[in-house]
Amino acid sequence: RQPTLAVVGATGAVGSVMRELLGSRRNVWGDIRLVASARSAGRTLPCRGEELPVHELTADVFDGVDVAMFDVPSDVAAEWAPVAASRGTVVVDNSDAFRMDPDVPLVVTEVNPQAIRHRPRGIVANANCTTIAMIMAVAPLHREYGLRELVLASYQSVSGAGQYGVDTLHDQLTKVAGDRSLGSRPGNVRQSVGDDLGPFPAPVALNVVPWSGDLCDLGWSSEEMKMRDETRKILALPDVKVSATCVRVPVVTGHSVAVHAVFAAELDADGARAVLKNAPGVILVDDPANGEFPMPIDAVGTDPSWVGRIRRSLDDPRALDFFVTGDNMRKGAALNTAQIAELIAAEFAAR
Ligand code: 11C
Repeated sequence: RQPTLAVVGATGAVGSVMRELLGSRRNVWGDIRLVASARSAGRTLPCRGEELPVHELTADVFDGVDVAMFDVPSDVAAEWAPVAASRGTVVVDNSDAFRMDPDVPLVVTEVNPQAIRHRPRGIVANANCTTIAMIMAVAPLHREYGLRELVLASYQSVSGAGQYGVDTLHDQLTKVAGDRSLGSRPGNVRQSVGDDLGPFPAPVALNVVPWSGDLCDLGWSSEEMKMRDETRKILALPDVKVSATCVRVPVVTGHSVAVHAVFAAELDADGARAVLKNAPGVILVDDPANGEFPMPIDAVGTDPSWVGRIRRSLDDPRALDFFVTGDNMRKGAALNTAQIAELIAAEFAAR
């Protein structure tokens, strides 16, 4: 039978992409129930070619629901995912509330789909968007060469901080547009942007901000810790060395990562290109002579991780440097969540 799906957080930025994907991917679902906060209940929203009512998030809303995709803030997920699971709904959660719980699998569908089978809490976690973009390329290389260490620098778009982040960048760009003196004297971009920094600690227009997330121990940001902890869990490499520096850039959508990966085996760029060419969910864009690089302006709205600038390290025959870009709203959030949910739907079809 075709399982019933709930989309929890259906009105949000990622929820909107989830609804769009439900209309464009193979239809594996029976009924679809849209769920949001009380504020949005009663509205209708387009989904799979129809206008569907939005239901308020309550325990009863999960009655008869087989699978729920959650895209809500972490505290809401922490409260409501167990409520849904206790009513027999399998939850696929896009927040960071459960990712490091040993009883919750953390899944990127091209990398560790088998992990969804062991889900004692009835919850499966979707990974962080920056981690997903990067791991799509690193995982196939790991399978071939054996990963030992990652040194990462991210270039994260403002939509990672939600619609508020997108609105903030556009507002700031409007303020700075046309003033050619900006950026050539200390502080003049800050003055032009003013006090409204939105969700960021500094102006993001005409700037890069080496910060994403919250402050953790020893000066690391939560985003940097996620890249390390989630990579270790997804690849089942609890000791692999990962150092990340996460940076916000004035890009609307598309998270990029510069990767320095050290492997057990020696490798060369052509061999790595051959591996990546055959990797699912990866597109190779690596022709610098013709100006072809992975870039957010091209990757936005697409499904794969775009990979290029592939070079063997000049100083270490076991190390590779490359650049990855992926749409943080799609594979980084809604798409991977939908793909996990589809794997669970296949279990229902096989019953
Ligand atoms: C950002 N990557 O770009 C974050 C947003 O762990 O799911 C996603 C946070 C998460 O700000």
